[in-house]
Amino acid sequence: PKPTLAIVGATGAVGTIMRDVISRRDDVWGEIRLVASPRSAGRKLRIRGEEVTVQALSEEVFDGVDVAQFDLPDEVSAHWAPIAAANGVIVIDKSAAFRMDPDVPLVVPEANPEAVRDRPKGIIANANCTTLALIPTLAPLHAAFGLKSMTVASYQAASGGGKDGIDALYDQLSAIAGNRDIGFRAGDVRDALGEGADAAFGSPLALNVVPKVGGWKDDGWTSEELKVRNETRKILGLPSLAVSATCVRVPVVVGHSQAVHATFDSPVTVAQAHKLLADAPGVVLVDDPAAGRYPTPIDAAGLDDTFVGRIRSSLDFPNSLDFFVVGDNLVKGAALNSAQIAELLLPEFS
Ligand code: 2RA
Repeated sequence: PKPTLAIVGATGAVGTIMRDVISRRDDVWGEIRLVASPRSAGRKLRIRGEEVTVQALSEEVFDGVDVAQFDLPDEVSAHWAPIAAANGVIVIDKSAAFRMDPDVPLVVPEANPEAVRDRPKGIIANANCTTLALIPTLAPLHAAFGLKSMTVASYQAASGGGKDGIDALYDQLSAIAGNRDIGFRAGDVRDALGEGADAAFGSPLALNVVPKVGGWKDDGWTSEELKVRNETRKILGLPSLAVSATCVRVPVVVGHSQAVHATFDSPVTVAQAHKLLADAPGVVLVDDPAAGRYPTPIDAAGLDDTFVGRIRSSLDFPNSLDFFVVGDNLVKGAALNSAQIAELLLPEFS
């Protein structure tokens, strides 16, 4: 029989994309259970063209489940993932709760698919959306030329903040739409948006960019910047990779973009990078300056692949490339990568 899958956190922004991703991929699962907080229990949601009733998260809901996709707040995952795993379920967890646990593999199928097998806790972690937009491009370049260091600036979409983030951006845009008198004087956008416009992102996002994603950590770094560094190191198996990241929120609905400066052990040409990335799984090369073609988030939204372009040989740094990558933060950045990890487990059930 085909294995049973549970989608835990089925009603959130990522849960919705997860149902869509599972519905359009090969039909490899037997029963699919949709699980959410007691508040959502009883709702009927569609997956694979069928209506399924949402069940409340409980220990019993895992009876007979082979694989569970968790999309829950960190502290909720930290509590429930070990409970599910103790019931024999392989948990694929999208939260940050287990990513840096040495007994939990952090998997991006384009980079380290074999890591799914070594899971002493029965838990496999899914990387953060910003890391996930980078890895399909970095992994083949690293395999060929040896990644030595990386400096990244991100341009992250509002949907990284979930449904509340999306709503906040649309509300702010509606509140100022058509007003051509603002944006010229310090504070005038804040005045137009009024109290509460800082709630979702720390500062208003409409007509703005906000150089703070995630929570504050030691020495002025944000949690998001540390995730880019620590997760890239773990996934590529480079524990001392030099990484410096600055993460910035921009008024985009979906699609995290990143400007990357990467230095390699060996010399690398743009032509070599083009050839490698044109053939890389999960990557689409969009790099034709003469035709004005480069990746942008509005052209990547809703799509599975990550897009790379603007590849240049650094003028002043040896063995270095500069490039621009874009990936849908809800698709490859969350639901799709988890679905791909789950599919890597299928041979264990045949
Ligand atoms: C963000 N990376 O974009 C986060 C979501 N996990 O805010």
